Amino acid sequence: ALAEAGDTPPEEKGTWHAGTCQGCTSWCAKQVYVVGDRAVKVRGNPHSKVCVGASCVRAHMALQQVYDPDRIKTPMKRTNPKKGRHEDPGFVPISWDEALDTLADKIMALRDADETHKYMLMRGRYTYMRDILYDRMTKIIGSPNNISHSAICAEAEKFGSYYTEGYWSYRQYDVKKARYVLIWGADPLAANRQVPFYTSVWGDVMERARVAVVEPRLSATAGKADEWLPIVPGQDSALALAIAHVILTRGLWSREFVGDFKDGSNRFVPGQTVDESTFDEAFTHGVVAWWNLEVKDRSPAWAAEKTGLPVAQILRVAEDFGKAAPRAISWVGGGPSMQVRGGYGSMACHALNGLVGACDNEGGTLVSNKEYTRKFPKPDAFMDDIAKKGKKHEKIDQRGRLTFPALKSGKPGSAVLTNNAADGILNEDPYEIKVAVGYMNNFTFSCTQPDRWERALAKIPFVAHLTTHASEFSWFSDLLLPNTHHLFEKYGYVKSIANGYRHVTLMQPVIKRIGDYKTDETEVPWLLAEKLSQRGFDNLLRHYKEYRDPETGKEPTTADEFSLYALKYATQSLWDPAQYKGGDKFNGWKEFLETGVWNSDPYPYRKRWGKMKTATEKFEFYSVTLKNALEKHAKKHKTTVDEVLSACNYEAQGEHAFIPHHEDPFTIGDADTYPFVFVDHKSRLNREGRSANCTWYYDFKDLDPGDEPWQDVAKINPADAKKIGIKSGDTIRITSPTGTIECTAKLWEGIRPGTVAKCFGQGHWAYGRVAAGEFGKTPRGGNNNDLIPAEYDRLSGSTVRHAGTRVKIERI
Ligand code: MGD
Ligand code: MGD
Ligand code: SF4
Ligand code: MO
Repeated sequence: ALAEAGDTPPEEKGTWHAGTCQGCTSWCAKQVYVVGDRAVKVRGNPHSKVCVGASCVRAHMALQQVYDPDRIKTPMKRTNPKKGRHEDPGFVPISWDEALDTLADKIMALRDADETHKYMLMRGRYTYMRDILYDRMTKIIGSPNNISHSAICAEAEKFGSYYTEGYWSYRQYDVKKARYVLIWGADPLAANRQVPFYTSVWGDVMERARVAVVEPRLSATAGKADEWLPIVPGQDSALALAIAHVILTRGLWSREFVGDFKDGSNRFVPGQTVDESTFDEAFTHGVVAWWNLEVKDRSPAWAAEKTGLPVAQILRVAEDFGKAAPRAISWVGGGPSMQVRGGYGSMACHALNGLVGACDNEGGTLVSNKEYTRKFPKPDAFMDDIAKKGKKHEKIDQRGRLTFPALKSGKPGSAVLTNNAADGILNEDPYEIKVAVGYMNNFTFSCTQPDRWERALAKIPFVAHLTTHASEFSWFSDLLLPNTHHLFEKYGYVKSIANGYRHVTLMQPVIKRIGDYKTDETEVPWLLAEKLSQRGFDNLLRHYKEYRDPETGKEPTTADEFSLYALKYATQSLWDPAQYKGGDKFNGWKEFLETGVWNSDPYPYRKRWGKMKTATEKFEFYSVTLKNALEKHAKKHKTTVDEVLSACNYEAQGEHAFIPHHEDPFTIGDADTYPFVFVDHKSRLNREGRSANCTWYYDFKDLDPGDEPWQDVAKINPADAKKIGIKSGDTIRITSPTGTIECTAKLWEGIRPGTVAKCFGQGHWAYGRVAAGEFGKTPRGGNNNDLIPAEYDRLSGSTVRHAGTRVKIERI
């Protein structure tokens, strides 16, 4: 109905302005129709080659967010010193001056006591202005503790592409030229990334390519696919290896990318080892080693046992996928990755792109195009002795310890362990946190076992939350700082990829701020820097003054000037013709701001073949890159790689540690007490964790297959429901080893027997009047995270949300 309203409202008196949506990680270029001071409609920005002018459904809900009557309109301070779920914080309005004076005093007290490491900054969703607040401010104050949300998001997914092809980021998929699209635990018509682009071309994709979806649940994409493979949760690697087995035994691999036997005859015979010297490898490394160590024994019959899928379907999908080489995409989402052993799952699924030569190739999986934004000035010269000393302390998330290798981009201890920071705080290990700032995050809701975060925040003497809405995180805060909404009220920029392009898209203020809002990543740090300067610590302000306007050379003197100059500074090479480096060309800042988006040059296929950022510069089926990283970590702890892996809950020993291999899922809860495996998924209407106070969320909830308007349902297979005597509409209690929620039962055939699926997003008790049953008291629906134990894929640091939890269901 929303789309049918048309692009131009009937009384056409307004104007369209460019902006950017951050409802999810797609980061789409948008346009906002503004009448008077008010935004009334949102549509895709036609100038973006990444979004191709398209939009998704949840973009429209940004309007309900920005004008939400439950937004925080002025700074507030807590008056109830006791913190707890059942303690009303007693927030009262204060001025920005008082709010920032308080925060500045708390920071100065840490500096005076030489304990700046006890300051902590937590980040949820962000723009690329982030470094101002997240990096520069934390460093110049003198703390190692800038903790991002990345590990509760999708790091394990990046692990797979990094330890095969040396790329630590999300891929783009050349679907318009593909002949087969095999999707693992991602639902691109509803979630994952670049939903507007993929949904707008999907009809054509379906005509040209076969689409297969591996998911325990009939997702929106699976519902339209040629094949749905309702896999046993956590067995993705078994299926991926069986597909590899078929591709190799039937001779379907890419000769161009992988190479061939010297005499051209295929020696990949099930169960038999192959002499490495008989194979001439081209742009990959270790295909024969991988076969010998793992793939030779991974037959479709073996995989059928593990995955619960028919042998015939496994064979068919494997052969069709292989025959489509190299235009065959293996699309790896959170499903197979965000699991206890998901690092290897994500490697196994991604390795298929190497076998068929889809990697960096037409109709395959692509990396990011080049873009030319600039980093902000370096902080080093502004870090005094206190800051340098403070920054040397171990981080509060304990990354790098024996059981937390967190191997981002090949470096042990370099990935964030978002969710473990709660335990670090609670146990004062390595030390206590005294002052914390969180922005655009809600870890007391979005992290698994969120009760740990409730206790952790209650323990910190001073917490400030920069947020648009009161939330479960705000509830435990001492200070609330009302923020601008990203799509309508602030300056910023983000980058994203799809359709063979990368875009850089701008945020800008296009409406009048109804409340006394300030921008988290720019205005707030500037104003705080002024306060610190008044207290005799002017390093941060002097640093920020370096962000000069590239057009006039002027240094910023106010928060407004600072946010604009910083944006112009970062993007200068995109809009300044004198600095032109590539992609779209503009005549200057004004034209760029009006257009709102810069597009890169088209994708240069096969440029990375032989030049990948791995140890061998090839696509690694035997990951020398992972071997180096693991050995480094083991050496640091004076132990062996085998010891590291068993301490981290992996099964692999010896050479298996370095290859994509199968491991059975690691799941909490015994099958007798907890008969169902819990399947968590996103809603087509989730704007990450931020939709729950929008009425449209509930009105249109049946956009998600199996879901019901104004309800929070657990989807149970009718065969299972019959066994436990449950029918649709029953109020049920779901219990896992770590928590309990209440919701409504829905019998639905689109869910694999033995599993129960529930959409993430409801269960808020402090996110506004619509989101809660009763604000501050009872939730509406149930938060999945109350069920999911705080477990990790320790190699990537990721928090687990898939295949890790068993539950029982009772009618109440
Ligand atoms: P959100 O939950 O989206 O972010 O989790 P978080 O990073 O914690 O909460 C953002 C908070 O920022 C809101 O609660 C509100 O307080 C505030 N806010 C809202 N809009 C704005 C704004 O425009 N500006 C500012 N400054 N503040 C704002 C996200 C994380 O959740 C992610 S990325 C993923 S992928 C995970 N998804 C997920 C899941 O699928 N299932 C389960 N069970 N848990 C999940 N948690 C993860
Ligand atoms: P997940 O949310 O982890 O990741 O998006 P995705 O990569 O899609 O979802 C995974 C899917 O895995 C679900 O469909 C679930 O049914 C399935 N699944 C569960 N267990 C298994 C299993 O064992 N095997 C397999 N194969 N599948 C399984 C992540 C991305 O989405 C991120 S990080 C963000 S921040 C954005 N958030 C977001 C949003 O909030 N709403 C919408 N609509 N889109 C979003 N896009 C982005
Ligand atoms: Fe793009 Fe996500 Fe916003 Fe939809 S919600 S417009 S996919 S950023
Ligand atoms: Mo995410």
